[in-house]
Amino acid sequence: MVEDIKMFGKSLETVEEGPEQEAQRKAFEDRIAHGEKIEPGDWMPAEYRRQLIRMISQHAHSEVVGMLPEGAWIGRAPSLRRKMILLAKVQDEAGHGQYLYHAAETLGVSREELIEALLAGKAKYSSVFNYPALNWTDVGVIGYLVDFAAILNQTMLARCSYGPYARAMVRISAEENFNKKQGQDLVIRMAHGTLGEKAMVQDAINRWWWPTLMMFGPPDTASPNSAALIRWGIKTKTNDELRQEFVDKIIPELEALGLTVPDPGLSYGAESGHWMTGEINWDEFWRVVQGQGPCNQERMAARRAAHEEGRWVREALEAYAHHQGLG
Ligand code: BYC
Repeated sequence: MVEDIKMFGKSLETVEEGPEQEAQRKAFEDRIAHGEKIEPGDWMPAEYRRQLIRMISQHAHSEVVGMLPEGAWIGRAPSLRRKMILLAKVQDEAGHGQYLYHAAETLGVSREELIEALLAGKAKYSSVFNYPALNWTDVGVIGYLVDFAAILNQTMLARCSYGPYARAMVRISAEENFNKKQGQDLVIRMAHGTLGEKAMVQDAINRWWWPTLMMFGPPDTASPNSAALIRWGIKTKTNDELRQEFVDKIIPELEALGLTVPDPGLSYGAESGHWMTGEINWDEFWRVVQGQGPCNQERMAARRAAHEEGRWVREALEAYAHHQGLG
């Protein structure tokens, strides 16, 4: 079905617009230019709908798959307090997945179809979650770096032209801020801890730095979707702009903690006021996106197993709804 959605978007793209569609499209683009939100029942070009379904569903899948690396550490948290904090964070991510699947459903696609596409390996989720969380420190570094990157992206998406996505982002970003704080707090404590603790946190940053930068997507010159997304106000900043914002904000914070990033090419441009990174390994990025990252198979196996284990719950809910005359 998701294949059909892609087809649906593509086939309509090739249909020539008559004067009526042209007027509708113009009115639609004027509304966006005036900062109005597009709502579910409103007319929208098929390609706008297709792009939103693609992006919101990938975002939802990222939240749900994103529970796995940190979730593996809930049972091994070093204290009851840390365990409660991590449980709450991972639970937040499940909630974010829920809001996002709901937002996608307002575009006429069902959650079942979207999940089916994920489990069949047809849908994408963020590349960053295909890397392993090797020790407890990774929990802090994921919260600090990955959630911070997500916040910048989601704050931008909170201004998106599609109302349900923008509103979901407002709520998600607020929760994500707490998630980032727990990671930052852990990183600060480790950075001020024993030499061994500092070495552990530095090692985790070394491993997560490049995957976090890749999370923002390919460079603008290799981003086929950006032009349409920016034109329609779905994305209001490009992949490179957001990545730069992240680098400019995080490097001084890490420096203040006595931590470094594994980039010999990193430099500060006094004139531009920006931190410049060395070359990102885009071959690695595309390999991971295409399913050949260190944990792609493990992540998909975990999602498929969770889906099977939850089957009886879905069936029980359906039977109950049917019994109540709701189904
Ligand atoms: N990973 O044309 P482009 C969280 C794909 S979870 C995988 O630039 P676009 C958290 C892209 O889809 C929140 N694939 O795409 C959870 C496209 O392929 P298709 C995660 C990627 O859409 C737990 C192709 O590459 N955030 O915060 O203009 C714990 C070309 O790319 C990636 C979101 O999901 C990638 N990194 O821009 C902690 C944000 N990048 O679809 C934290 C929502 C690109 O044409 N998404 N691709 O086959 C977005 O903002 C945008 O979709 C992106 C990409 C910036 C990611």
